Amino acid sequence: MDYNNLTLNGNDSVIRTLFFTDVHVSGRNPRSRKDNFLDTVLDKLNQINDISKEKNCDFVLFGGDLFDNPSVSNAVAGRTAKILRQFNRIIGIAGNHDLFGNNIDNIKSTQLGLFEKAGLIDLMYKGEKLIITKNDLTLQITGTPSHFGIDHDHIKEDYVVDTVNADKAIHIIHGMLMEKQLNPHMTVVTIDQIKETKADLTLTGHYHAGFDPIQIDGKYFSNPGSLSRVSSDRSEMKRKVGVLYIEISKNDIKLEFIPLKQQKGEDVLDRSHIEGSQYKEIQIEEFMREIKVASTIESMDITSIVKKIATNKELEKEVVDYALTKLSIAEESLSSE
Ligand SMILES: [Mn+2]
Repeated sequence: MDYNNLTLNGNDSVIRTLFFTDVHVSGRNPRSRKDNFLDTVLDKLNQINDISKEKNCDFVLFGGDLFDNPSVSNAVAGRTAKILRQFNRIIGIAGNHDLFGNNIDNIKSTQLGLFEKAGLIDLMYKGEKLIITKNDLTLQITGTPSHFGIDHDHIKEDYVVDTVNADKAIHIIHGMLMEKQLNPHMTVVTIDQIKETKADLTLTGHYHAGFDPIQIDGKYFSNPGSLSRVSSDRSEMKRKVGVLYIEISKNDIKLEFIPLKQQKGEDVLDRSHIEGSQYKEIQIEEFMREIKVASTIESMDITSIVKKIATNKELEKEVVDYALTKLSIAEESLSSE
């Protein structure tokens, strides 16, 4: 960030902004998508620019993962740049997908780093503090971009704001902040762990499904969810993609989720690879069950088990012969040891 003070024009003391996150711009179509993903995702950015103008936003906030990878092609970055330069001002942070090896120190060699240098987006780094003034209102903004070790080490340092030099404070972070632990294999930071923060509003992305704003002791925590649906899980098929509209005054923060225009899940997301692999699993399970049944009622002679299953399944002779050949080779090598 090359400035730490910003004075806004306007005749009231209300700051209006939007927050969006996890865009994942990519020239490559995700396996799950049936449409032209790049066109769809760039359209979302255009819609956000339109809403920001309709709502008279002073600037727009961004939560990280603009790109799906740090080195998207210049053709893809160029199309993205053409849209971003139409925004009044974007203040945001880098996400893990924007970085090589989640190393924030190498931001300069990424496309997002280039966008920062070109003035398309103002990036915030750990320790920086921006004070925005609009007439009688002051707003403090801090941000923690993704980095190696986030959500594991120094959680308070990354998430908790301890000094506020303004009427209201917003903190943006690209981390796995959730209301509660979903499953033991996933590293998350729960709101409970950071609720002493002095930020009036903590904005996060990273977890693509998002969650409805949560209010604890008068402080808000929000993740409006990813702008693009890159997986075709059942919940993603139905999820409403959108942005968070934020209105800040001296005594109040108002939040409103604004859904974007989007196509029906069934029209853009392809579930066949999921359903295909589920089908395969069912088949394997069935085969295993039959082996178990066969092995309890017949002898332990594996050749006869294969033959027995083969007659039940009406498998082609070639397949059965192949299996039997493989078995005899395996038996040979076992007995020779
Ligand atoms: Mn992401």
